[in-house]
Amino acid sequence: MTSAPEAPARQTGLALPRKEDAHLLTGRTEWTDNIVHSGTMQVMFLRSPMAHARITGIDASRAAEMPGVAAVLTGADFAGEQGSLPCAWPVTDDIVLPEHPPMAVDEVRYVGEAVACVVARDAASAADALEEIDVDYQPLPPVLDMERAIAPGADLVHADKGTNTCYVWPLASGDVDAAFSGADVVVTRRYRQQRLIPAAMEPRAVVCRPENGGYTMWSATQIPHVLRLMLAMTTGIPEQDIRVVAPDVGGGFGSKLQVTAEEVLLLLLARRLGAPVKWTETRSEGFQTTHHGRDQIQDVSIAADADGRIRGLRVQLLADMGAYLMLVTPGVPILGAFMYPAIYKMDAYSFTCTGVFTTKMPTDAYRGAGRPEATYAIERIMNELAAELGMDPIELRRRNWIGHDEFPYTTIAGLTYDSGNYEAATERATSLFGYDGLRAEQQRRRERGDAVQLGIGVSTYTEMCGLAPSRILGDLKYGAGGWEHAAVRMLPTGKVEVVTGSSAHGQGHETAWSQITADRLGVPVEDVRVLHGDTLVAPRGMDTYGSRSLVVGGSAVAQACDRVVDKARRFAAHMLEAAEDDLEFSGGRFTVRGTEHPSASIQEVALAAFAAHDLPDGVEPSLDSDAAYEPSDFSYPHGTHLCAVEVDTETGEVRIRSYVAVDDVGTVVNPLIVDGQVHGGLAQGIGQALFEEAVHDAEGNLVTSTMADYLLPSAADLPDFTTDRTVTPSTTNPLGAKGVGEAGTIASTPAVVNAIVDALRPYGVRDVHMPCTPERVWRAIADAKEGG
Ligand code: MCN
Repeated sequence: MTSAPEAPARQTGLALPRKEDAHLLTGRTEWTDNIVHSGTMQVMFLRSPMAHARITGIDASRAAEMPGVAAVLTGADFAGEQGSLPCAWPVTDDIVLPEHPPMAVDEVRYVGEAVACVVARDAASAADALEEIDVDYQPLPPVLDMERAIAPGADLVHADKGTNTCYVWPLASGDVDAAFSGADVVVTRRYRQQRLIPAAMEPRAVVCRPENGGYTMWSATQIPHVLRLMLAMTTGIPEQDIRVVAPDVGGGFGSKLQVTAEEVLLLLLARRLGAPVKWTETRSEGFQTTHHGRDQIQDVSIAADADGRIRGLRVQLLADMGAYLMLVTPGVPILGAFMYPAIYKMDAYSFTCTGVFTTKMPTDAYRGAGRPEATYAIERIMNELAAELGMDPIELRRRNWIGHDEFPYTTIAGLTYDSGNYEAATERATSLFGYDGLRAEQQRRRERGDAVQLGIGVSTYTEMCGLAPSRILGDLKYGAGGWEHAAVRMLPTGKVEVVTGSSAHGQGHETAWSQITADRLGVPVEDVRVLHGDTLVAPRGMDTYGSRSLVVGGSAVAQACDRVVDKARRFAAHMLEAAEDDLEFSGGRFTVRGTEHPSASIQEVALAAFAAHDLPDGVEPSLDSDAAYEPSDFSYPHGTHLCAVEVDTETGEVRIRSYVAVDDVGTVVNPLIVDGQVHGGLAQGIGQALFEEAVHDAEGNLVTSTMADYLLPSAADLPDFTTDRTVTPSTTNPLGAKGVGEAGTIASTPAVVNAIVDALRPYGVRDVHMPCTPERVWRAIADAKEGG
């Protein structure tokens, strides 16, 4: 026991470089595809070339006899064991839930659906054998257009269900009819959220090996815990016999928040063959068969008084489910339902979502999941309303947003926002952006009639994230809970192991969780090791999605640390022969308040707790604890994003000239990580605004199935982002933090399109459908000229 040294510096708020980057960025990582076990067999899938067809026969006899082939299996071979892929979010009691066999048995419903698989000693043998499988298809009509799909007499995706309507989900608050009939101005628009293809750096990959009487699956997944449970429920293999490992995962963006056909089938193949099996998708295979995002048609009307005060909002949504319901497919648009009123006060709101089956790859969560769509619609129509009223779009927002002194505030959609300061974020953003100067330049360009016009786009977003608590998720019929688990163990040497149920796949949790732990325990940040992503090592967890990990998982770490300190206090009181109440804990050291008495460091306590030679009464050896934490409500980050674009009115080319993002994510644990999250999010949101679109032909083939056809933004397409923050701590979790993982994506798409439409407003353009390609922009100008 020594006298107290200086306390270590507070780590929360420091821009520490990410601990995990040393191995992630230098090729020393273990991706699933790098995992090699002796005797591993390669699996490849034969996939449907038809969007909709009956399978009338499969002849796999030639393929089965090819050299190196261990097995060729069809859906019929898996009958009785493959179950139905799970949907964990049946949003209504009467939702239509079709069977979803991992491998098609008698009918295919999208191009790319698996109809057979080959297991071979190597990939080349498997690929050769795939060519030798003959499948007879009897074509059925593809169902590709949502509006036609729900019209009377439409061809059906699931004939046995008698309808293509999956569900109808309404939300209403206040008297919408009165709000609209009493309003001075009504603006109505139709927005299209084009279908997007998630394109994480690492494609999906699965290895499954029988071991220790059970099975270990390595999968590039966001959700090892949920996957383990769902694999057990789908296949009947006991949960305790399944271990799931998510090794380093090269991004997911929601696309790996899934229980996929391939994961189920590889487990069944490992059982059947008694050998390790492996599958890695090709990029084109991934584009076709990793779930897609967005794909909604939004009919939106907003009603306001002449002074800009919003009276009411009406939203009618068609949401393309694709051919089947995957893990959270039906819930995605429902997450958006609550976000249309955004940061604005209004008298009435009504929302209806119709989920529609089509013969396309199912949609599901993609960064922001429902919230980018809602934010796009409200932020776009706010700009149209401002134009209608002849008002500056920021002024219109100011007249309607919730004041900083009005929190907690219950919105018309029924959410209670805990905190926020929209004025402060907007003031900061406009000043960094040079809003007035840019407006003046815009005016000059307009007056000169320049070919290249300047557009200014604003988006003042909020979003609900940090998905928790369980009670609210249960009310929304979401199948899983909203808690997260953490265990904190002080080792005898005074170093710390943190076990977390969060499952990072690029978000930097090892660093942020170390910072939280260092502050709570007063230990050096480099003394903390974070363990995650393996159901054997971290047996309890709810995984990573919905920007929940910091506010739920990070708070669980904080709570477990606090419990470790509580336990340490009992040891320290015993060691220092003082009363617990007289002890102060600061900078990793227990001192006796107001005395020169010797102190004890938490590391000394950890060693004493391990040795256990002299335990205090009723205290067990070792210094560790755990926590299953859930916050009292969602978290509501917000911010103001401003985008300036130059639009060449002769070619339709759009160049982003500057972009300012001022986000309020509450208390920031690591500003470097937060900036990185915002940058990545902006790239994805800008990708939707300008470049990306999954296109199907009239037969239902995905024509954008390579990166040459499906344009992803590159660094050269993006400006230098200016990022800054305001800090309004959350009151729903002990860290005061709000999520950031999806914020950039949610905010940026409308900021960019608002800027483009703003540039072209003098030409009569009122909208450009996304992605705003040069051709679309050029046509919008041409059409407006013709119309005008
Ligand atoms: N953070 C912080 N201070 C805050 C908020 C967050 O320091 N106030 C830090 C956190 O400690 C964490 C990171 O920022 O290291 C993101 O935290 P959070 O907002 O809690 O999001 P999650 O960790 O739950 O990550 C999920 C989120 C989602 S939903 C998508 S989609 C997404 C995203 O993260 N996918 C990603 N960011 C991604 N980043 C990478 N590299 N790859 C993906 O697939």
